[in-house]
Amino acid sequence: TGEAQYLDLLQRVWRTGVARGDRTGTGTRALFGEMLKFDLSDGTVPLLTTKRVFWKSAIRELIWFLNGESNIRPLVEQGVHIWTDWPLDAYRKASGEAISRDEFEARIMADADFAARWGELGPVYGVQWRRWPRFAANEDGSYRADTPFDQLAALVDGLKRNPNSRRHIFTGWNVPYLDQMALPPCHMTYQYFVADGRLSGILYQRSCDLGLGFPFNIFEAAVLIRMLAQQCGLEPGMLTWMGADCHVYENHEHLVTEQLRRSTRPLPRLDFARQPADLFSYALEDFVITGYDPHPHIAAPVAV
Ligand code: DHF
Ligand code: TMP
Repeated sequence: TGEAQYLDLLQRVWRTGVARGDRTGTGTRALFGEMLKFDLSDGTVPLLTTKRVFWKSAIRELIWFLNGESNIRPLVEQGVHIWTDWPLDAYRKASGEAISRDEFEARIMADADFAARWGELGPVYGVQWRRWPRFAANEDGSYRADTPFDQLAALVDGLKRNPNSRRHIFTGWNVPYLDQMALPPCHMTYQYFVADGRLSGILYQRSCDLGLGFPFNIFEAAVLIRMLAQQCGLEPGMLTWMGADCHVYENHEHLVTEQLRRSTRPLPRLDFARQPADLFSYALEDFVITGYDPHPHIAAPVAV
């Protein structure tokens, strides 16, 4: 099954990966250039069963991307903490304050000005997906700002109008803006393929934290295929995941050891409670996950 491939990759990276220093100073073991495939055609989704994954947080993150958002405030208001550590780190460095994560999140929620100044991640996923900056040429050869480009709206339109196209792509990798982002996109490029009434997708991930990031990334990529399929009147096909720098952090040994001891259980299925009017009108309640019976959560530190 799909999950067994992931466990195999986790094991290979841990046992045979090359030891590499990294930006965070934590240390990793890594393999470069890996591929995993998940069949979505039976209605299941790759939500790992060998540890509990907080799938509601993952769907809230996906909706946040689709809303074009780049500030952590709406996530924090929904109890989603996965993006807090990067703004928190920036704030601690700039202010010299020894503020706790809980206190920081409380200020983000209580004070809109503070959130605007310190909760912003820069022109990350949501901004590039929905509002890729665009410029128009003036007669004299200079440029003026034009209305930004909505890659996701164009994708849905393209899938409906011209399913055979080989250009159903969107990306967060907007090169001149990378240094303004809290983190350059990891799940950076998505491509889709329509055949026999089924929608398949590839996710290209440049950098993958197999312990913490992957479980969210693969689930969200699958859910996005299901949403796009629903919007375009298609059935789901295959999800192919291509990972470039696939790593396990050295301080995740307990997670690897424990997770590899566990046996996989059947993957849960996803159904939709209704058909929202467009890709940007989904709410958490529209996603019905059934048959999710995972092993317990395994906590692991995130490298900032
Ligand atoms: N940095 C690193 N080093 N790894 C990441 O996976 C990562 N992911 C980012 C941003 N920067 C990153 C955004 N996505 C968690 C999951 C996804 C995520 C960030 C963090 C995480 O900590 N998950 C834990 C706790 C989840 C929770 O408390 O809700 C988990 O066990 O899944
Ligand atoms: P990097 O920018 O130096 O590659 O660091 C980003 C780290 O975050 C790296 O460990 C990969 C991980 N990551 C994921 O695995 N998935 C994600 O969705 C995000 C945002 C980050």
